Amino acid sequence: MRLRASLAALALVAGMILIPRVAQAEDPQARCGAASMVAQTLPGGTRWRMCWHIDPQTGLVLEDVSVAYRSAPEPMRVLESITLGQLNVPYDSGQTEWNDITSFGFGGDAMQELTGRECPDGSRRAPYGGAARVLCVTADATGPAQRVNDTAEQTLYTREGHDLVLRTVSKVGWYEYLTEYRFGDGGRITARLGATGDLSPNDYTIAKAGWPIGEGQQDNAAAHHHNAIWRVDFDLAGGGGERVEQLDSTPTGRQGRNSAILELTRTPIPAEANLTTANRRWWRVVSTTSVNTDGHPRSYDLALGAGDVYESRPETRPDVSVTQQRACEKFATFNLDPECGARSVLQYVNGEQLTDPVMWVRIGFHHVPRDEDQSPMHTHWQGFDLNPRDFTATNPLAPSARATINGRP
Ligand SMILES: [Cu+2]
Repeated sequence: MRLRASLAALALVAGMILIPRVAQAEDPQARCGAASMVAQTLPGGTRWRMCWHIDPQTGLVLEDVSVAYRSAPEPMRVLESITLGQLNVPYDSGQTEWNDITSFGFGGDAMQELTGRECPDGSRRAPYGGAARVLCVTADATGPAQRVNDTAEQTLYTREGHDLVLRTVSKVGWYEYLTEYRFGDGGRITARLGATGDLSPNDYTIAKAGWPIGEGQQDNAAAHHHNAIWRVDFDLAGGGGERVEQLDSTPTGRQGRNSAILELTRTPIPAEANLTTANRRWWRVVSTTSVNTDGHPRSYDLALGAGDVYESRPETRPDVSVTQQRACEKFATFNLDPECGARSVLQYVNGEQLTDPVMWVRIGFHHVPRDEDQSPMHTHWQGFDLNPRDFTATNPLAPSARATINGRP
């Protein structure tokens, strides 16, 4: 035990010495040069690296996303790419419906140049070949990330967390949308969309389809959904080839000594599918080639955020779709590429075996306007998390005295 502890301490020191070398080596397989790369080490030693560009339709696109820890300094690929696949906005009045990504686009003229005030303590970046600084990169403190008061050792271990944050703003009609990706020092990836700007001045309706926001009961601003669909292409540990699993913990109906007995079922999703959430149900994408030092395959879990499902269109009914990766399958709906043939994600799901899965993640937000939305509107957020599961054999941010704790003590 003592030998293992001192070896771990040595490894930690070696890891700290290695960090500058990692910084220089970066990802030799990355498809971008320094001008389109964000590579940053957070205070805890976690280093995220990725390529970025602005797509005229989907806005901010991140590619070749990799993570390295002080305790595991070799960068490991997590994502091939992530971007929005659609933003559908139907109004409850039945009078208006927009598809902001395919009809207008988050890039091009919609992409807003950011002032220094919008990116405090961060760096503003222009896309390769562009002049306008549209991307804000910051390292945000996220509060207490881990704590243990080890009474035997009389030591308190605490750590403040940090996220690397990339954010752009797209002005589409009356709304101003914040596209944000957060990369946590513990490996979590958060994708979210914020909406601010102004309510549409053209969408006032009957009382039952909206909310009175002017004096008295006259001016009913129409309620509406913001149905966001993200396209997530995984590349776990850079090996290529992942499988998808659904996990459900279900009560067996049997009682143990003190509590109900539940059982965890793993259901492989071998072919393209539309998936719908249920209590205690979640999904993960699992590497078929890469294991951690415990021998467990590396994976990432999907944690859906709170959302409102828009059931009036078939494309927005499932929570998640998994499809085999095809470059031409770019948008969740109104995919008009004539080479592609399929126009929507429901057509992409046609029985193909999944060897390179893409996840289409839907998070809807039903916005019932309120007096405070005038003006400007307070930003409302929607999104989801991707959490590492067995990417490393133990907590990659463990204090050195706890680095050897792995399994039954
Ligand atoms: Cu809204």
